[in-house]
Amino acid sequence: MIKTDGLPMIQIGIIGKTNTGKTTLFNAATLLSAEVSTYPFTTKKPNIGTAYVRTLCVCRELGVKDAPRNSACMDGWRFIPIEIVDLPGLIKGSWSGMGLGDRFLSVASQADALIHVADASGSIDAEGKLTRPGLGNPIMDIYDVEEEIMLWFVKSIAKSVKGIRKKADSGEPLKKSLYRSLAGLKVRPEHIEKALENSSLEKKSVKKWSDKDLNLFAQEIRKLSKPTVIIANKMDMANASTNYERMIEEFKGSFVVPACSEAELALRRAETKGFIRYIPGEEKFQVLNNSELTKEQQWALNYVQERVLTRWVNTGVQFAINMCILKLLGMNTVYPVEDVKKMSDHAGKVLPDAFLIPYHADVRYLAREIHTELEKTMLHAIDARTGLRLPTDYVLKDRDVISIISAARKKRT
Ligand SMILES: Nc1nc2c(ncn2[C@@H]2O[C@H](COP(=O)(O)OP(=O)(O)OP(=O)(O)O)[C@@H](O)[C@H]2O)c(=O)[nH]1
Ligand SMILES: [Mg+2]
Repeated sequence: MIKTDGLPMIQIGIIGKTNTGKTTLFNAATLLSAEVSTYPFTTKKPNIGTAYVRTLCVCRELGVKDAPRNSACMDGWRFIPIEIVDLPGLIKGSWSGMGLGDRFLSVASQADALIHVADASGSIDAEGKLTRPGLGNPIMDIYDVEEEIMLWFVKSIAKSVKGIRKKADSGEPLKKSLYRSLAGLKVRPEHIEKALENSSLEKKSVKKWSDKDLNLFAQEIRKLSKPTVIIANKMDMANASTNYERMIEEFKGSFVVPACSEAELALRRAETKGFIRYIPGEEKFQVLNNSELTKEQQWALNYVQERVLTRWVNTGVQFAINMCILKLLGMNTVYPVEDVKKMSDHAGKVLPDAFLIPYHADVRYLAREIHTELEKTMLHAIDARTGLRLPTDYVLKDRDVISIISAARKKRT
């Protein structure tokens, strides 16, 4: 079952000050080669690529040899594709259009979650220029970027609210009007509901909203619709651990992941060239043929081992992506199959696809993800592990292997 229509792929946006390592992280996650340099504002327009979420595949538990199609399976880990967008560095005034910032912010607003990269080594100054490591202040950098995002959200939401006020007498419920005008920011109805509740605006007419009300509401929408992981990048460098400690203290309510994007990039590239065996997110790598490595390559791999893996367990890149998708967005994985005995599609491919679905999604949702036509013609589903028949409103569990029975398929069998 190849996903032919249904909902678009989940997207993560990478934001942060210039020179913090956003593109390095993007290249590591996608193995693309977008331009990286020590100059500020190297990235001029967004880069889009495919990254992967690492999940425990069901193949070993079920004792089958799988043949993945929409994803990949390495050593029992299923890597499921998502979209990742690398954005140009944000600067003060981005929200109002400085440095084309508002255009990039509108790209960021299309994401389901954000990764906010900060330079934990403190090697960039407030303008993003390289400085003596330790002089930069990653905590201020995070606040600066966050302020730009907030101001942009306030501006966009104020515009929507102005439009809604004009039509406030049309009789349309406020939640519906807000959803209609904010859907472009990938804001979902449940975000609106919760944001109104958290800012105590459920019962207040939109015509009476003060600027303070609007700010509060915008803040809630930003938090709920763009959950964010903070990356403390460049953890290989001196000073980084002190700043990392400060960051976890300062941003207690957020996930702060220590990372070294450059190490992940080095490991993935060495793996592609066949020098090492490395599974993204792993705590170790294995050199396959030491004699083929140049002195520089040996030095680089030693550096990664000593400065990153030994100190920080893993490079943090895969961990942060997983955090976004599995923890912040609460996605589950599900494996649709056609033949429940072989756990395969009609062509005999075993466990061909793994889909990411929200934790509250039911069988009907999955059918729609596969094809809108299937949603219309479905009768029920079967749990491939137990053979049990499941109703269309059965809420899927993580790692479910499911066969959807439609009128057309029933006729065939
Ligand atoms: N030591 C160290 N350097 C890193 C790391 N990640 C990135 N860098 C370096 O930081 C510099 C900036 O990296 P980029 O990936 O271009 O940063 P960016 O945030 O995309 O920058 P802009 O596109 O200009 O906003 C480059 O010299 C990278 O090699 C890391 O984990 N450790
Ligand atoms: Mg860049």
